[in-house]
Amino acid sequence: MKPWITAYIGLGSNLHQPLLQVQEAIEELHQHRHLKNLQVSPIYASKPVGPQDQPDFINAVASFETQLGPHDLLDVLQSLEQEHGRIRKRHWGERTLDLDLLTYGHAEIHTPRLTVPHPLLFERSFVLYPFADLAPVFPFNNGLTLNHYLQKVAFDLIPVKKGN
Ligand code: A4P
Ligand code: MG
Repeated sequence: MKPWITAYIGLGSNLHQPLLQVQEAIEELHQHRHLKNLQVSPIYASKPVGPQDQPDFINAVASFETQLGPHDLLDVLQSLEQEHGRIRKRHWGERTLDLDLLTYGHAEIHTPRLTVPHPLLFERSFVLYPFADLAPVFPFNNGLTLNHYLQKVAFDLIPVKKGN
């Protein structure tokens, strides 16, 4: 029997009714047969990081348990992105749905397809704050917790919906 691993993912959208995109993605994760015990942070609106001439984003973080390996889990996330149209115009630009694997248990992964923990997790308010809503004392392998990183990044988000 494979172990159940807890994974955290970041959800983001700023095209084609972003709130609906994120809410639908949450429902799809909830229904997915390889994922269980889904927890979802509050949903936030945020100003774009990167090019400013694009719509504001909707962001949230979700956690769940899975027996899938990290690359199989990435396949699941990427196929959900594809089902949402997967429009991506440019680096750090607008998209219908972005699902980033933030952490996978306490694994450190460096392969051509996957870097975990997600390298930008530690510097982006729209990831750190919803992650901390779910797991404020999440311990990283370097001994630091999420709260440590939060102190370095200002809260610049607008709460849109409560989590579950
Ligand atoms: N990949 C490697 N590691 C991972 C991981 N941990 N999780 C690879 C997911 N994918 C990972 O992904 C490109 C490749 O990264 C994948 O094929 C996978 O094999 P992508 O989603 O196509 O591109 P990206 O790197 O996510 O795009 P990009 O353009 O770098 O965007 P970011 O960094 O995701 O930023 N501002 C606000 N306020 N809120 C946002 O959500 N998002 C972006 C997009 C910019 N500004 C934003 C937001
Ligand atoms: Mg991505």
